[in-house]
Amino acid sequence: MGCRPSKVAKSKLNPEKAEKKLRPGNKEFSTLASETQFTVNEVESLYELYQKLSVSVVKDGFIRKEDLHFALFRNNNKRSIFVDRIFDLFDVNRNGRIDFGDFVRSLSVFHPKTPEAVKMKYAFKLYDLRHTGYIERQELKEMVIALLGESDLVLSDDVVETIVDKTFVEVDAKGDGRIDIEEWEQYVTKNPSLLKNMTLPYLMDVTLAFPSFVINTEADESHL
Ligand SMILES: [Ca+2]
Ligand SMILES: [Ca+2]
Repeated sequence: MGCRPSKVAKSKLNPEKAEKKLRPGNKEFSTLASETQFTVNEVESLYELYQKLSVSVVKDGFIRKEDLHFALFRNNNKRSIFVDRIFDLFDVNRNGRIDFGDFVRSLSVFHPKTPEAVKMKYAFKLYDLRHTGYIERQELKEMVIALLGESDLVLSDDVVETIVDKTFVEVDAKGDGRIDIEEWEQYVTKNPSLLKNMTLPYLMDVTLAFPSFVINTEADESHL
């Protein structure tokens, strides 16, 4: 390992970028902590994470889709319909960027301690790709294909159609050709593994998980 000249203080390397955006006050940190599963310390860690992520791809100080993908799956080389949808939900005011408050509140949904009922509702919104308030067959099909793709399973169209048909009939208990929230909740209760994507275990200890988010640059472990 090199002996980098220790004279160069890291904070001096890029002063403008670090100070461009106002750091939220302690009050905002504690408000977010009270609204979510995170402690005040964890919200502060998330703020550092937010800042790092926000300049990782597009250096504009906001989190964009690529950054979110990296945060959730720790890689940035796969496009994912799942991440697209999560991004849409995180991006509450739909301007293509996620602000810090939305980031913390949305991540909290994926916290291991968040009640299943909350995850279930959020998952329903994820699948309702076209925001109709129902999951239609086509939407289910797109998500099935996406989830299969993420698990690197390659199935023929026929097999996918069969899976979708079978699943759809099972979920659409009332048989009206679309899945409502009630049918969804009944189905997920019977098939809890559907919510697997809705929990990110490392959020249990954000402060510990944090160093692994650092993107190949200086790890500020000395501050922790
Ligand atoms: Ca829909
Ligand atoms: Ca139905």
